[in-house]
Amino acid sequence: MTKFQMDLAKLEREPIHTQNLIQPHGVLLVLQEPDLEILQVSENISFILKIAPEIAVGKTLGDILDPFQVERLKTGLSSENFDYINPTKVWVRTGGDDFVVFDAVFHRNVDGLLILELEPAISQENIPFLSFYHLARASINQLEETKNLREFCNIIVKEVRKVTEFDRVMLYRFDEDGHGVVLAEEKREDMESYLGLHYPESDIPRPARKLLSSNWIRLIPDAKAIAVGMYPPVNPQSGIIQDEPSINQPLDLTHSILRSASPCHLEYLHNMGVGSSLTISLIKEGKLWGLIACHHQTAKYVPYELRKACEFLGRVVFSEISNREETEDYDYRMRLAYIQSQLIDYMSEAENFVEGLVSYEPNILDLTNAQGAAICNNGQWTLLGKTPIEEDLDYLVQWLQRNVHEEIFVTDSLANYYPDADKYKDVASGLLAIPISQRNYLLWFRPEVIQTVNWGGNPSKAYEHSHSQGTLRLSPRKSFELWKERVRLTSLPWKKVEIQSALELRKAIVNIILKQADELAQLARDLERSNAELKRFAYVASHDLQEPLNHVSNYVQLLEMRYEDKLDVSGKEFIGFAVAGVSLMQNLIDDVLAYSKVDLQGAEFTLTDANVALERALNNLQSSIRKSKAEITCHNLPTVMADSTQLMQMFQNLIGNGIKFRSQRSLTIEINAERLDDSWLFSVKDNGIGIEPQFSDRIFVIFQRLHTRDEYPGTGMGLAICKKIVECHRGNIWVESELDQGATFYFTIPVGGKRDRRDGR
Ligand code: BLA
Repeated sequence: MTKFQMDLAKLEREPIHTQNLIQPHGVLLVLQEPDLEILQVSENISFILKIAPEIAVGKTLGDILDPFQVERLKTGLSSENFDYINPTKVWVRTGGDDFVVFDAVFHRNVDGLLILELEPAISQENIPFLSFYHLARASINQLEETKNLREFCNIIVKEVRKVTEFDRVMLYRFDEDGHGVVLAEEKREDMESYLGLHYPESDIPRPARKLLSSNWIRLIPDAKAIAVGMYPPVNPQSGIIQDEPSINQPLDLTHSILRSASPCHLEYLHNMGVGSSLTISLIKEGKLWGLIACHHQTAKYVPYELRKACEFLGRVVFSEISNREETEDYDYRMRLAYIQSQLIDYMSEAENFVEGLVSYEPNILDLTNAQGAAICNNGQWTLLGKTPIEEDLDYLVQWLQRNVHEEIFVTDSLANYYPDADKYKDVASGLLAIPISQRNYLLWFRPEVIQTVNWGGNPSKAYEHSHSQGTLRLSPRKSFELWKERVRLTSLPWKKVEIQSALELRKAIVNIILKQADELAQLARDLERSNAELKRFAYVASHDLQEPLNHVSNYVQLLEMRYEDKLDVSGKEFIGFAVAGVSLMQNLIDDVLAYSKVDLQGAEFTLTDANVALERALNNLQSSIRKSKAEITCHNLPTVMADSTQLMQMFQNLIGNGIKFRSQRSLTIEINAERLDDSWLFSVKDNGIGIEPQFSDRIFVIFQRLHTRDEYPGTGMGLAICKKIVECHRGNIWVESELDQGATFYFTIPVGGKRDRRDGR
């Protein structure tokens, strides 16, 4: 920033409440309590009250007004609330029998000084209450019947114009950026209209807006009048009162009714052709929402009471504007609330919240009335409607990640913040973005809508600056002629209710995600518990079951031995059944134990040579291999990350099955392996009886058998164990077969062992 720019910025922000100048139509006195000694007066006292300022200072108020009037005022001043005495009519003798009647208005400024302002009373009657009442009653009655904000604003300006008789009364609303627009206007017919015109922020700079938020009504009865200063220019008491070295501080006139407007603003009024003005602040939730701006071509005085009535209108009735603004969108809000509840329902029912947002009617587009929406869920995009392409969205999210740290980012002109957006302005000039987490985003888009904004004069030439005698001066533009601006790269604005809905949806999604994480954790806990139970069962099976079984087995054998001679053929046969039954039971228990032992925690993953595992399996199977005369071949077996015992068990079970389910043909079993992208595919192929394809899933289920035990002995656990082992290695197992055509069992073992892609490594 250059020094020149700094000066310019400073000038724009110059304080205006301490200029020490007042408008000449009234007199301002700074008084010392309790005697009401005059400390400072406006220099025009000599002109209006016919007392020289040097003489007035040091006197008391009682020396100027009649003592009985002063007593009354003192009583009023003893109360905290000056509303009871403001305004009070006072009479001042200006020589001989001449009296002038004034409205006396008191206030205490921020430094605690008592300030009395005397304005010539226009009417000597007590009109206040009547006008007050009339204005308020009539307006409120009418206002109650209005349906929308615009109509409401129209009635306000009409009513204010009726009672004040200004040439022009406008209702002006501020935008977020400080610029404003004329929403309603009532005026003399021969004047040109300002309705719908926008005015730049610098027309009412920040200090002026701040002042308007604390002082709700401002009258400039004669914009051409020459301001008067104070005598003495600096209040002799201000340092003492504040108890700090602020002696040279000028008088704070924030709440003064006579304070002179800044020269820049007076010039502004002059350029606009305004002779007098009345400005009423409209405050919503503590913030300056807008103004009622009244203009008259010539000088015009408005009595204090009437001004107060207007202020009252602004104050009380404006609370209604706030309501109106809210109820304006009532139906729309209700609709959005309904859509929101639908989406939440869909999301909580769907497996994935994204599906709930896009797959049904209404969908996420309806929630904000957007033309496009994109959901980024762990780096995956789901798009709906008109959106930029995924690659552009990736960049956009990166930008958001770096630059947006709030829970929402809303703009109707994305390219203003993120120039790359220019290229997809047709779909995304407007963006509403809510981050859900670092990698999860919800984005809504609106296309560019080229708009025309009507300005009261060219806003880029809102003021001129000039150097004179080394100082920089700002002066307002001379021309307020209609200036049309074409606004590009901008979408229709996002409404407050739409933004609110998006925020509420964010809350719901966060809740759903948290809840799902909770459920997953619960599932993991359940799984852990059932695993522990299974282990306990295995223990019980091995000990508690095996023990009585051994008993049965021992006693049956004892029976066989001791009573062999006494048993007939059936008796021996029965004992034979009992022994077979016991041995089957023992196998079952062994298999269930083996099954329950296969679990992730128990497995030890090491580099395992599959050839070695196979060899161990063949070794265990050697007697049945010999008996069946099986010819077993193997090729290309790799070294894999696996639990070597479990891999051996896999081969043993699969080859054992091949042997068990052999056909009449001479049995061949072929073991093979093949490298896929990220896993090894093993196959065990036999030429046995085969399996009908329809049963190819069932055979892997625990205790499922396709044949009776008489046809083929066994527990029906072998393949269930295989399946569990493969799952433990994060692989798959399946069979391909036709009846009587042999069977090929396939299983995969990930190259990296159990650390598959799901772990993201
Ligand atoms: C004040 N400018 C104002 C006020 C209004 C406007 C309403 C408050 C007036 C008051 O308190 O009485 C502007 N008036 C408007 C607009 C319309 C209207 C936009 O009727 C539209 C129809 N103004 C400039 C420049 C400067 C500036 C260049 O244009 C200087 C940087 C300053 N305006 C300015 C200041 C005030 C002001 C300093 C405060 C005046 C004061 O209270 O002393």
